Amino acid sequence: MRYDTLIVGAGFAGLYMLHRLRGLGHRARVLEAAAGVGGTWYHNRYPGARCDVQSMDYSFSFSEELQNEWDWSEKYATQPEILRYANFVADRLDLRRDIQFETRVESARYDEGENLWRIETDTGEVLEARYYVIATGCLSVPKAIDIEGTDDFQGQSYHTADWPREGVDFSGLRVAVIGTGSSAVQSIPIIAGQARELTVFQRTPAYSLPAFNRPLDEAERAAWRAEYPEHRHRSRYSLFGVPDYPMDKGAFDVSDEERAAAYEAAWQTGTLIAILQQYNDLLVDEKANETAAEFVRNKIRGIVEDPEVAETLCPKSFPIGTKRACLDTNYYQTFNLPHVHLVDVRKTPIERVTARGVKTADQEREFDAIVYATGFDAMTGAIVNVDVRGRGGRELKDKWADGPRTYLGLTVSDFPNLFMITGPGSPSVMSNMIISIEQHVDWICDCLSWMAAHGYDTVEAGSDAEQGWVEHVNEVANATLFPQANSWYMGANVPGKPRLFLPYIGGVGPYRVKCEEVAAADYEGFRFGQGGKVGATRPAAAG
Ligand code: N01
Repeated sequence: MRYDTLIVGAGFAGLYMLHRLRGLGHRARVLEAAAGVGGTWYHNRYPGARCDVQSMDYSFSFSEELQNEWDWSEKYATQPEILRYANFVADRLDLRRDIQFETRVESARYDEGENLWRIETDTGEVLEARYYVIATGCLSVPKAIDIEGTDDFQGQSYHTADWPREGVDFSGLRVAVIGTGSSAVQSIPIIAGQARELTVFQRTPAYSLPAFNRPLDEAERAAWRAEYPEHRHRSRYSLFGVPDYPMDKGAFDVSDEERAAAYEAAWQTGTLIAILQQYNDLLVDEKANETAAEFVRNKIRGIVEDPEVAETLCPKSFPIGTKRACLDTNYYQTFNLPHVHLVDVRKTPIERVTARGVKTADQEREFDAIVYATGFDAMTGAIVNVDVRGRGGRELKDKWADGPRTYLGLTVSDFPNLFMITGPGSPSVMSNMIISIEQHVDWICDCLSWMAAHGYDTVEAGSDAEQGWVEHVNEVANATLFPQANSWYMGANVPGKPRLFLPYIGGVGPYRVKCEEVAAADYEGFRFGQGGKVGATRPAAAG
């Protein structure tokens, strides 16, 4: 079958892309491996899964109807509610008739002669399209579990990112959770509420902030809606995709008392960014950062009753904010329960999983169930898991062997007519994803319209523009504290993955302005043409 555009993934990015392409008159189709829409929210069904961006922000802004017809029930929506929202969007926009479920894309090859992408699926189909849009999400491929013996375990094993649809009841069981990132931090309090014994294996403690989640009532939703036009505009030109706090001072421009009061007020907001946006030097100056980090550590010490457990839960090996902070409900409080235990695997490393449980350097503990909350092969995993080949049969995996190379996180030189939504080199995971998805989809559609108006059917990033963007992404990241952490932002959580900052930390607003400028300058840095041949590169956009 031949299409104008094939989109991989039916998460929020794929849904909006399909909707917009229909508006352009494209014959478009979405291929989705899962049996339903929702992407990350389809798979991550672990207990306690919620968004860490407020639900009124984490929702599409492009349609008044969608904004007005959907009522979020809580400040932070649960995974089931977000999945219902994704289904509501798919139904409301009548998207399902162009989505093919239970179809995994295995390879995507650009045919230079025909100027089209040929896509092969695990169902044996071959589909062709002029444009290939990757909408597979940033956190969709669980990283391989790098612990020996996982297959030997005779009890039940689960991964937070591949949770059984029917749910799991841990009542009466001895449960192990391995990992203490966001997925673990959210699920641990709920699992503790069911399990007979819960043991948490922690390698690196996270900074977790309280969500202070609560129901939303009609008055509050109405107040948000009244503010939406202004609020959405501020979000689009903000640093993280939600309105910024004013950051006109450094941490040491104020007295200790004033700073403590500011952090306390930020803590009480129950949001991820409030603390990090109190001062303009928190993500670039170690000493400034340490003031916020120590504030959070003191909160942990105040909540956790056993001083030794509290100290083990205090993160000290990386600046606050350089790994994604977590947002929780009763995480630290859970460690006050008598049946909840914490194992510091830095002190007693996990040697292996055995038939009966988990063996650390000092002892073997027996479990009925093990939950792996061990994270993802983020940003690039889902893209290079597909055998993507561009001009001359060049493999994307090879091209990215030393780290992803993109122009604006949207396109790749030598891979004509390929677009990525929230790809590496764009703000993506450093932002409210919905805002970034909308910006990318709109930019791609504007580019396609511009091409149609100019008689082009081929677009490709120029290699100079790409090189300039890669350097700019690294330069901006290297001016911050982010490279200090062994985070998934840095690819450092996956053994063998190149260590470099994957998203763009220059800010959602500045990035958006850059994309707007590139478009206004007739798509500076891109090459256009017909039938697969492209002309000279327009001058590369400066960073
Ligand atoms: O994964 P993670 P996640 N032995 O990589 C540990 C988004 N998200 O699924 O840090 C022992 O953060 C690992 O330890 P270390 C959000 O962006 C959002 O929790 O490598 N431990 C770490 O503690 C988030 O950042 C939401 O030393 C091992 C943990 O496993 C991202 O997804 C909710 C290990 C992995 O933490 C990823 O979160 C959930 C080993 N061999 C997720 N291997 C919300 O919206 C790994 N670990 C709220």
